[in-house]
Amino acid sequence: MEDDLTDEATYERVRSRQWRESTPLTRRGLLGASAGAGLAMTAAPAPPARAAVDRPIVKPLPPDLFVRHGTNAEMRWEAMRGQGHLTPTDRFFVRNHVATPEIDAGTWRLRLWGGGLRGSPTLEEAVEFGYQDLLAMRADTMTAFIECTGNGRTFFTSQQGQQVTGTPWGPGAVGVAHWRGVRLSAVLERAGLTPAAVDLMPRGLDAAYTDQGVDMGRVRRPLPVAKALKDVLLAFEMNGRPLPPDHGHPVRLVVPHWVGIASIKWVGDIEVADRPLFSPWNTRYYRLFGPGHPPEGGAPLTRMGVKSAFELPWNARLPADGVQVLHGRSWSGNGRIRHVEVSVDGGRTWSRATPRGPHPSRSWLLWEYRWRCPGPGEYELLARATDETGTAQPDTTPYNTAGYLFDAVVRHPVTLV
Ligand SMILES: Nc1nc2c(c(=O)[nH]1)N[C@H]1C(S)=C(S)[C@@H](COP(=O)(O)O)O[C@H]1N2
Ligand SMILES: [Mo]
Repeated sequence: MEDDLTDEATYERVRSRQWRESTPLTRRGLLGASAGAGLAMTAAPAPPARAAVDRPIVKPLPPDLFVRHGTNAEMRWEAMRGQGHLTPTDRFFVRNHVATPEIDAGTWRLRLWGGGLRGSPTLEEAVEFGYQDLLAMRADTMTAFIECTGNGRTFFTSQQGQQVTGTPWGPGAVGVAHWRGVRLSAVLERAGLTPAAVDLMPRGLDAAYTDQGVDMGRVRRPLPVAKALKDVLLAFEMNGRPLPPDHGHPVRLVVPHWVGIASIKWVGDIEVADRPLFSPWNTRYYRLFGPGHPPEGGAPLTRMGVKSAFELPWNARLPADGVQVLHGRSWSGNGRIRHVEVSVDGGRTWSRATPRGPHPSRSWLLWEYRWRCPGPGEYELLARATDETGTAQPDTTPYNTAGYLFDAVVRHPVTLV
């Protein structure tokens, strides 16, 4: 029987097998080690003209809201204190492989092409949608978190004593926004999706990404057709405003529950293929590497894990007398949060936190915990969430060299003064 590549679990299994079995030559091409020749498999037209000087990130990054890491900016969790359900756009984290491109919505086109569409159009013959075409379609909205796969990576080192590579994110590479756009499924249908379609390859219009001198081409990552048809949005609004430059203007993908890299920003074209697709972003990156994993890495990562964070500065100083109401949020790539427990004694005893407000299914849960402060001194606050599948945050996360998917309970230091 043929493998059903529209099923997510089958997709992961089959893709990793195909990757293992691909010839070293093809694989080198896919990895981009062969001077980019294997990467430029299609003659991609140049991205539209951009501003003469691309700023790495366009929006202001005040130090009370952000920690900067190169072309990326992490949200400080204390910046969520007193906020509503959504992460305001002015403090939403930014993960850029290269600089934010400034793209004119008036000339922007989304081009769909490939063997999974009726007539198998090439990129030159692509089915095109302009910005106004998308605005004229039936709009859909979604409140969803986007989280970088490496969010919390530094805890591998600080809590587990392990060395990992990649952007040294603390806990703030996550945010929730209210997204508005059109369903990717609707656009695919209009473009002539056929049952032969297997994988999609949305590709950004930002400049090509170079890793250690190797040109990886533009940011793009295969997306199985099953996920694309399930709940993916082509978003043109974030929190009630047109998408700002840093978050993908004019249009980005929002792939809820999945690793942030799936949510391609500044999308310019989508190959719809009748065969498995590969890019460095599902082969070289975003797989688990290291002990216990195959040399080519585990299956391409899909869902994020379960996480929690306190809306407090790291090393917060709080008054020692009376009751402190601690606030936090928990979220999961598997669905809603069922409950959250808090420990104020380093993990010896746990009590339930009180849920607050709405909990959209692709978003986080807000919670509170009343802490009767025991007196001056140093403490560690822990929060542990369990989601609707029964998955709870573990005490430690199994090591992987790139420090992906840190989901263990975080030990948050505070001082009572
Ligand atoms: N075109 C493009 N899309 C991209 C990226 C990028 O660098 N270029 N970064 C990805 C990664 S790794 C993440 S975590 C999210 C971050 O989205 P944000 O910057 O809006 O928070 O965008 C994804 N989409
Ligand atoms: Mo990411």
